[in-house]
Amino acid sequence: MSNKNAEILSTKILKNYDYAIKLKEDDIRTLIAKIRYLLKKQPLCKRIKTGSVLAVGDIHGDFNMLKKVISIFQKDRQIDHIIFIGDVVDRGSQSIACLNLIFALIIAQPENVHLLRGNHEVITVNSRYGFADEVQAFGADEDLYLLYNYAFGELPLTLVHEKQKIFYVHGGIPIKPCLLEDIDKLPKGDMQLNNETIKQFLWNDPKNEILQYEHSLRGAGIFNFGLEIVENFLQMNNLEMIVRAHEAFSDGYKYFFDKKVLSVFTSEEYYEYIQAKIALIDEKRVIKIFHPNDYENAIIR
Ligand SMILES: [Mn+2]
Repeated sequence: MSNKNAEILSTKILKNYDYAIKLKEDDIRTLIAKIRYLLKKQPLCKRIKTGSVLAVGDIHGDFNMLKKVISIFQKDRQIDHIIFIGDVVDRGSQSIACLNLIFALIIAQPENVHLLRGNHEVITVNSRYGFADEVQAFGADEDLYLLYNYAFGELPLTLVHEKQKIFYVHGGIPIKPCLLEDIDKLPKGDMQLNNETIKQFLWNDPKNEILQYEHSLRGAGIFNFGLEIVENFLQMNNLEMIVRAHEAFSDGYKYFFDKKVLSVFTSEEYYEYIQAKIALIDEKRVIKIFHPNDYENAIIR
């Protein structure tokens, strides 16, 4: 039995990221318990008031990429927040290590590290795309996989940065008008995405060619949304921009609707032809988009 507490584990992992690969089952349970305790106090629409943001798209088990991203955040004292915009697990080979490292960072800096839920942080998806198999191969008791998914169900769906006036979400916005206050009233712990609005936050995609919306090829209850849906949502909530993830563009990012929506993707391991990107966004919405390897060149202050 390990009796290390969550803070000691967090410190050890952040001193040597590869320690995240070596955790025992009991250590993982300790981290999950601490994360669930922290999430209990958080609303589904998280809010931060000020500060610069490092926005990180889908990681999908790419531990090497995640290590680069987190080392940038830890070294650069001028980056106030890091926001993981969902889809940490599945597809790549090291989902467990990625979660261990992100959980360690949250435990060390809960006010500055934000993990939003992606459509792969859903049991009906991660039972099929790698995460369930990885947890099984790890040899843990069966309930560890369920414990992970209970924690995923408690993650915030969205985050609003009040100074930037940016809305962060994994997929997109729902096709029906939605006030920020309504998001906090959605059910917490919806493990299987029974709620149609929650499902749309995690699954919807922007599409430049349409004004309103159309059904998505991704499946039932999922939509592509157009310019008028975006403008209406931003106006009714006094916001200027949406930053999301969810789609693997070859450049690792794409702007939509005259830069009202930015999409970022931050995983390469599973994706042969994709260049990962992260976005550094200051309080005035000045945005620098770069590959984690190009950080030194991209950040000239
Ligand atoms: Mn996704």
